[in-house]
Amino acid sequence: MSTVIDAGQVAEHNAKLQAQLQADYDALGGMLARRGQDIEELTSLAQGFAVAVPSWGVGTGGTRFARFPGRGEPRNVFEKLDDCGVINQLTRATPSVSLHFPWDKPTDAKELRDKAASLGLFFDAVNSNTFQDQVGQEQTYKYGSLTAGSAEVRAQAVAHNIECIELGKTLGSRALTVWVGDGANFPGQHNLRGALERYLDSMRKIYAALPEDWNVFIEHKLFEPAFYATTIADWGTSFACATELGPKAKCLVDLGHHAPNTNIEMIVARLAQFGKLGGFHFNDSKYGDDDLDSGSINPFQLFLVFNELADAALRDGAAFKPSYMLDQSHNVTDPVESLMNSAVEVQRAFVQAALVDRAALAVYQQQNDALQAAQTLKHAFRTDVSPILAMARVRAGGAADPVACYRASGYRDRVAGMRPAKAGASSSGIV
Ligand code: LRH
Ligand code: MN
Ligand code: MN
Repeated sequence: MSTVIDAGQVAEHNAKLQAQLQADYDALGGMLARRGQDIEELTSLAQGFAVAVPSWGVGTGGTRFARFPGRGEPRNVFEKLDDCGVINQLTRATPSVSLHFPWDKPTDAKELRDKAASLGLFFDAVNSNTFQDQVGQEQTYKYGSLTAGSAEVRAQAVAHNIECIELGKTLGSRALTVWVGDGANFPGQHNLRGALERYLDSMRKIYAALPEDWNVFIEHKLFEPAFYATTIADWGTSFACATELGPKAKCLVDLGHHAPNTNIEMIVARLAQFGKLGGFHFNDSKYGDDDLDSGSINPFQLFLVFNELADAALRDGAAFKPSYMLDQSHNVTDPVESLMNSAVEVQRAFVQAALVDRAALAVYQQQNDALQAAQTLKHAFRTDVSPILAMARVRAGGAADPVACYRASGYRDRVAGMRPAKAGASSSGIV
């Protein structure tokens, strides 16, 4: 496997932090032992954690108002993979990449798969895009795609999704994520029921093209770009459609796609209970679909989501395996740094959830001891598992402190020299 940053630089970085890390690790290990928890078990658990990087996240995103390009932004999907390679090299928590078509459409899919393999990467769910028009496209998605009133538009949108499946097959992907921005801006603009009927009709055709071992993930989103009524606005609609379509159809929860204060962990519990939790787009938000770094606004919510996932894993065993993916947009930070931090924050929530004393929690719940039940969760959430995460990375060949190591490596300067900026360019595809 080729590494993007010189392995010697990573080793040097780790050597400098080794004594400090070992001391912190031993101290935490002692504290956890007194609680009856084995730090070594937690460290191997952390090493088994993985979350996919979104290809579109390695470029600078932008807002609805402007985009300020960053230095050394990847100009094509191969360069995006190099950046993803760095993220995984230093965090050892992101071995897969989620592609978005046609933004990432390769001329030769096999070449792209070989490139990924050379970096030790593979592909998670592929995403279709019928929420914007592409140059040369026959039909416009201005008035919808899979739900459009026009049969020609629907056929084009279905064909694009089937093409995504075909590309994904060559790339070794096993799932298609479908998010449509279809909806209405005005009351009366749509027949609400008719739009959903057309959606299901289109999705049945896409579903029929899925290989045996594939899933299709339905991603709901409350609003934007439609501001009055979005066809797949909530988990209820997503669940109903996934149920209607069949066992390969599951729901995808993007943390930013709900009304403020929605109890997302409860949605997670419901979908897990009924076998329809397909995966996640992790990010954080204050107001809407802000696409901020995971854990940057509400780390407790992220922990509570993983608390439900830990419960589901205990109940359902190996059969419970939702896809973990990040979905963020970076405007003021280096995307590689943000994605590394986010991967670590999601991994942190995963390990913290493993610290929950579930036997004690069950007793408190049975006794209606709400205060102690809540404290049991808080106790796990308050534990700083950073030394476990750092040790997991170092043992797997990653960096004790990924951001510090990345900065010291000079990677951004190096690629800035090789990837000249294009004025107003949108390498992520997000405009
Ligand atoms: C929609 C969304 C969806 C898209 C991505 C670019 O807001 O979350 O997952 O594919 O953003
Ligand atoms: Mn998303
Ligand atoms: Mn989104």
